[in-house]
Amino acid sequence: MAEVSRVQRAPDDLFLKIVAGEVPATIVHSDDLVVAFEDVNPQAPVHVLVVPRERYENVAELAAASPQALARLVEVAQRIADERCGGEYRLVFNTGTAVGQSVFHVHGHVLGGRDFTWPPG
Ligand code: IU
Repeated sequence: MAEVSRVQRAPDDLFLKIVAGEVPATIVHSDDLVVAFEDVNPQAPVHVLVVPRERYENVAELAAASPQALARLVEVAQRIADERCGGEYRLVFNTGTAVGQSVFHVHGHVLGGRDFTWPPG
C-alpha cells in the first residue's frame, strides 16, 4: 500500500542518515544532542525539523529516555523561531499514522511565518 511504503520505520531511518551526513539536507543547526534541517516539503515560510541525534519513535519515548535532548530540541525550536518569525510559531510532534506521522524518528516541526487556523486539519 502506498501509505505503508511512505512510512519510514527502523532500520530505514532517513533522519538518522541525515544526522550522519549520509543523506543531504539543508542543516540549520547541529549540536551534541539535536540536528535541525529544512523540511523538503515546507508547509509554511518557516518549516524546520528538529530531531535528536539518537532515534526514538515519538516524543514520549524521547522524554522518557532523554529529557535533556527534548529540552534542547525545544530550545533550538524557540531560537529558530526567534530568528525567523518573531518567536511566534507552532511546534508540532505528530505521533502515529492516523495524525500524519510518516517518519518514525521523533521530529519537532517548527512552523511559522504565516497565519494558522485552529483547530488544525
Ligand atoms: P511527519 O510528521 O512524520 O509526517 O513529518 C515528516 C516530515 O519529514 C514531512 O514534513 C516531510 O516533508 C519531511 N521529510 C523531509 O524533510 N525530508 C525527507 O527526505 C522526508 C521527509 I522522506
